[in-house]
Amino acid sequence: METPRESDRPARILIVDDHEDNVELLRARLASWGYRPESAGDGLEALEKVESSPPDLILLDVMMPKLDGIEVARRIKGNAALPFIPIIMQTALDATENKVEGLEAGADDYITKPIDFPELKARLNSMLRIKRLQEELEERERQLLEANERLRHMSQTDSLTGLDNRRHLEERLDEMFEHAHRLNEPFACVMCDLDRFKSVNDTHGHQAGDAVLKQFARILRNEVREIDRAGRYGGEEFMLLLPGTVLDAAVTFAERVRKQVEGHTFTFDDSEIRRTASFGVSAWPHPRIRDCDTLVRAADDALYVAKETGRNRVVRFASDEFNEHLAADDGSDERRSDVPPPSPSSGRSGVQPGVADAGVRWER
Ligand code: GH3
Ligand code: MG
Ligand code: MG
Repeated sequence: METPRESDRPARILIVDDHEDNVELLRARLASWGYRPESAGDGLEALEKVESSPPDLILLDVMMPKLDGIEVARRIKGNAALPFIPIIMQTALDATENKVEGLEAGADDYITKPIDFPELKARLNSMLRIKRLQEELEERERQLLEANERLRHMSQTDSLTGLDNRRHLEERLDEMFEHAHRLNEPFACVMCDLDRFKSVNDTHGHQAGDAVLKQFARILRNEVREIDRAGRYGGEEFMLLLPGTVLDAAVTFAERVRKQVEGHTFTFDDSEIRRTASFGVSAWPHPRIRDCDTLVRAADDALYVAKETGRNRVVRFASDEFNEHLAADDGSDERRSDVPPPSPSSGRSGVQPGVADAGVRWER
């Protein structure tokens, strides 16, 4: 028969009985079997002890003054904050009603009085085995949840920078845009891209490039608010989603980040690397922004204009400069004409009333 193993701590067994003699008798037996007996003289004391320090098993007398064993079992099993604690009821030999009621109240097993000790020992062992299995199961479930959580995090995170990856960013974008649209709150998108980044790789090596990307990501993380999202959209291109932010404020924000980057010295080993970044900013509501896709494309086009007009700049979607540059560009640039107009059936958001899908990239 199983007794507590050397390596295990002895099981704590709470004896609940209003008869001192019974308690003492049981205490002595349990201790001689290697368990750690504790006791409570009535139902209320039992509940207090169980709640302050849950035992591994409860040996519960049915007939007690104040609160009987049935009610004690019901309350313990009804308390979701408690772990699984096996309860063995002690009932009189002929009290079938008690047994049924006790089991219904949540007792896991019962033993009749006068107690047959070999039988008690066997029942204790069997219940403690179930308790151990239950704990192993809970532990495995906890590990599984943890592993799932780690996996979820990995699937949403860019491993180099620790920022949101593109897929996660796009999911967030959908949700955030939807939310902004529903509450009629402004929502801004900033696209940024390191200038002449390729030369970092070419001059200092790929690892130096990685270090610059990490440090750039850190600047972004430091600059955004708790409610914003910052993510890596592609190689050295990043996207920032700013809820509750109008176009002007987003431009001011991007300008601040741009200055930070400009003034920052990136380091790798002994090399000091200076770099700048270009930014394109768009925001909803705007007559030309109808959904997530147009919002992102608008920021991306503004970024393109920032690159074309000298880099280390912030360009605002639909500013004069933006419009003029794209007007001059129209038709001549493959990148522009390549992009299909947003599909009205994408269903991501409502279409702004009165704004037709002209089938061209941006109405002017
Ligand atoms: P521009 O100012 O026009 O943006 O020029 P650029 O050199 O920054 O842009 P380009 O698109 O020509 O080159 C981007 C480079 O970024 C090329 C690619 O090898 C590098 N890159 C992309 N992802 C990573 C990465 O994870 N680590 C490193 N080290 N380099 C990367
Ligand atoms: Mg009693
Ligand atoms: Mg670049």
